[in-house]
Amino acid sequence: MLRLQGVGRLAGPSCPLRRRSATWRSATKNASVSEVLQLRDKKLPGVVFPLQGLEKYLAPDVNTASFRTFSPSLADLHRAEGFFKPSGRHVIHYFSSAIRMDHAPQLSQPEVCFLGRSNVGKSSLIKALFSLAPDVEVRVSKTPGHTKKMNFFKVGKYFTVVDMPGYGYRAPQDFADMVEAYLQERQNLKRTFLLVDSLVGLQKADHIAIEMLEEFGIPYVLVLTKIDKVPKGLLVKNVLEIQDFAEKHTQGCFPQLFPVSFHDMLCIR
Ligand SMILES: Nc1nc2c(ncn2[C@@H]2O[C@H](COP(=O)(O)OP(=O)(O)O)[C@@H](O)[C@H]2O)c(=O)[nH]1
Ligand SMILES: [Mg+2]
Repeated sequence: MLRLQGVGRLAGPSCPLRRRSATWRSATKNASVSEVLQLRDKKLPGVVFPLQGLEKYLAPDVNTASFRTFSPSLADLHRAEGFFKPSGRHVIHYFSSAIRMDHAPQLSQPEVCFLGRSNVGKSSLIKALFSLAPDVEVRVSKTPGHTKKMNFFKVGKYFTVVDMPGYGYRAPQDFADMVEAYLQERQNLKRTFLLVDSLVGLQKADHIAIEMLEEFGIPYVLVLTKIDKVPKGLLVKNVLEIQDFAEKHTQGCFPQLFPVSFHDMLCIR
């Protein structure tokens, strides 16, 4: 999970090697923590702790405590990476899809789901998490509303990752049929990652999702996506607003944000 903080590199839709999964591993830059550690000293903090350099944009009277994001140690990152490193005995693979809750597979291992508006970057983030397992196909869309199903991926015997259909844009029905039903009924759901676009911050549909998570008592983490696309000042403003909201109006929300981005992404070495 710690790789969420920007260590996972995302391969963009225009990457010419996207479909040739066998070559992805050698083509994805900074896919592993050890590769990231080889970055020059100057570049390393920006990749691992992408918001760290932004404190200089804050006015002197702003309480920087609420601006701190989750900062795992490199040892923690290494340990977390172990979950996402496939081997003969630890297989990461696509398991199944479902269009309704009664089609969802019955699984006993813990589950984490990735939730958010269409196009916010759910599938891209999961793809990034699986960058050391290049044969796992996670579809990233060019057009909003692509993921109409819940897609289940098994991470060995440890847990299942669920890519949820996007809500909000042209998909209100999916919200009721799948997202709400899933959140309410799924017994083995242990964590939810709610992705928020850093360009626009929390939207109405995100507030509805947060209300549901709070009501159902599901612990969740807010993930801020696409931070590479946002001017620094606006990013700081949105980070502070979201932190403030989480502090004042939520119970089940993890107190720190997880920022993620395409920043520094290169398709080919
Ligand atoms: N610049 C940038 N684009 C991103 C990022 N994450 C996702 N995208 C793009 O946003 C679009 C939607 O991504 P996708 O993962 O399919 O969104 P989903 O609908 O939430 O699953 C795709 O074109 C991605 O390439 C990011 O961190 N930075
Ligand atoms: Mg998707």
